[in-house]
Amino acid sequence: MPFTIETARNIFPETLAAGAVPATVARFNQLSAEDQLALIWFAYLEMGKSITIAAPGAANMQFAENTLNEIRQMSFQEQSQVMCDLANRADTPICRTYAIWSANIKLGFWYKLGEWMDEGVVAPIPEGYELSANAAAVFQAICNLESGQQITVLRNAVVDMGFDTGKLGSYQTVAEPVVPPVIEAKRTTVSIDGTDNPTVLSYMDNMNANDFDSLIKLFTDDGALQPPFQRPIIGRNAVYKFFREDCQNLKLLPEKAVVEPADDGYTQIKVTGKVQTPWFGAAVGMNMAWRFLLNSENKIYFVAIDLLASPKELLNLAR
Ligand code: ECH
Ligand code: GLY
Ligand code: GLY
Repeated sequence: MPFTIETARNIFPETLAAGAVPATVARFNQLSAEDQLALIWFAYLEMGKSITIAAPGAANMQFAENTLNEIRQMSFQEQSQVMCDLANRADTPICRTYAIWSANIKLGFWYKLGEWMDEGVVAPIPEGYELSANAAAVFQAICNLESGQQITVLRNAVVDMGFDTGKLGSYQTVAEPVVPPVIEAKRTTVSIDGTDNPTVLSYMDNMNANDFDSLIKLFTDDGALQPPFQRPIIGRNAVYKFFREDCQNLKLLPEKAVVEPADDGYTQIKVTGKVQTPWFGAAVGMNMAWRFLLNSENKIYFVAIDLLASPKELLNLAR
């Protein structure tokens, strides 16, 4: 039976993803807007004690600048309202603008608001604010996660805010400009214990070099990529768009792999290792798996990227 994207999603079913992340985000989404904002503020302060976040680049901030300046001019009460609207996913002009930004622009926007809250330019979380019992429990749950899972919860919470794009009709996303690929002389190459499959190695090396034109050529026309906790992105065009908008300056550090033949001349390869985001660099190593399904021409028909439940999962290469 030939593979479909749906059946491909089940390769290496023993892979244990960090279910605590979507579970925590779901609990977070049940909280009031005030609690959500205060909770993230407290979580952000807590995390800041051990890891520093990189300031967003200017290129990243230019698209949020008008909205940020608009907010800066507002009274504290209006500013609090805007932040609650975002958490409530309300239908306002700012929530609509926010909705179409790429994840990194949304994160950069909140980074700036956080700085301004610190400086007293934007309404702070009221002094002595007490989280509700539920919010305190979610906060505790976040504190107990490993750092890679913590930053994923924060990122997903931020990405979910703003007006629901599903209600927007057709729209164009706003993303930071694409950086040129790393020049040949400065490229790095990975080696993986357990495979020298050229497609898998090129996938890692091209991603690390921001060479999305070469990267996309490794996929079949109808190929798909499934990011952590998301539905697959299907088709070369959609995957290419995702690379250019959401995958710049990542650092993939694959370590181990297992290779095995699958039906119809396909090959399935599971790779485990670490991934770093430009926001935190080497300070946060996320424990990841890549589950590749390659066709008989060694093209990627499907790859799932999973955030693993624990470092122990890095060693789980069961078929
Ligand atoms: C303040 C209080 C009010 C409310 C808010 C506030 C601000 C919060 C801020 C939060 C910032 C959070 C950040 C989080 C960044 C997380 C980044 C992550 C990246 C993960 C990337 C991965 C990549 C995996 C992939 C691989 C592939 O092979 C294919 C592509 C892809 C405090 C004001 C809100 C400022 C900056 C988790 C795993 C490996 C799938 C992409
Ligand atoms: N500072 C990381 C980024 O702009 O993506
Ligand atoms: N910042 C890359 C991603 O998580 O999509």
